[in-house]
Amino acid sequence: MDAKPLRMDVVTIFPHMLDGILGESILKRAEAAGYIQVRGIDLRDFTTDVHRTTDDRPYGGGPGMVMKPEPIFKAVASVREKRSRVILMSPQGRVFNQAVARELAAEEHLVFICGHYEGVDERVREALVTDEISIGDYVLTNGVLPAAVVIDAVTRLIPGVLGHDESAVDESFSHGKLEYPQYTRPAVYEGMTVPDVLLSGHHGQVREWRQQQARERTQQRRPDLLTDERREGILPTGSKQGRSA
Ligand code: 9D3
Repeated sequence: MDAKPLRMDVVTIFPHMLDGILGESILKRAEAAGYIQVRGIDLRDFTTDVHRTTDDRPYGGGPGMVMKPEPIFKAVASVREKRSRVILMSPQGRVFNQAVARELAAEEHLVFICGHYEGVDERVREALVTDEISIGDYVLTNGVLPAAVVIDAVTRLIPGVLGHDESAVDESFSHGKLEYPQYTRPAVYEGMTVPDVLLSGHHGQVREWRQQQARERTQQRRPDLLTDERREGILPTGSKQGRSA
């Protein structure tokens, strides 16, 4: 690996939530090999009061608390560079998808700001944030898992991170569609069989069967994928895009 690592800093009051995720599997290997550098930045290290307070009551009243601007501004300032993308993880952000992952994989430094179950002072959005991202329409307890999801999706797109076997895909016809059903040995398991065509050795028929299965499955389960260009390339491509730096 020779290119500069993609650096990612996660600003949160729960920096250790990342440890287990980064300590396993492909992310662990990618960090060890120098493709990525991920750090948890403890927001409380940027507070000034004895209680290390990161939130306060909302101006104007009402329920809940709001994350204070000062610790967030200071934490981001401590890591930010000219070219950093500063990403607020929030249920109100644009919904993450493979196209956004590809876009972020081309950057050199990502800073994730993670809230928890409360709002963030709007001046953080106005003056600090370049992007606001949600990972989908369900409510989590904080933004660290969403940041980890983005980190995972982005990391596997960096050229060299995936081995050949992991990245290989039948792009010719599965591109933008769901996968066809797959089988491995034994040919009969507990009375359950494998479709004859897959045992036939007729590669052309196998290709056709898989194509048909992928189409039917996509039509049945995710008809939106057949028309939505933003979801194009939802399956691994491995080589075409990514960082050049
Ligand atoms: C009370 C209104 N809530 C907004 C829907 C407040 C709120 C709930 C949960 C604020 C933050 C959170 C914690 N979630 C995230 O920070 C988060 C998230 C998510 O919950 N779902 C999908 N994507 C994301 S990105 C960050």
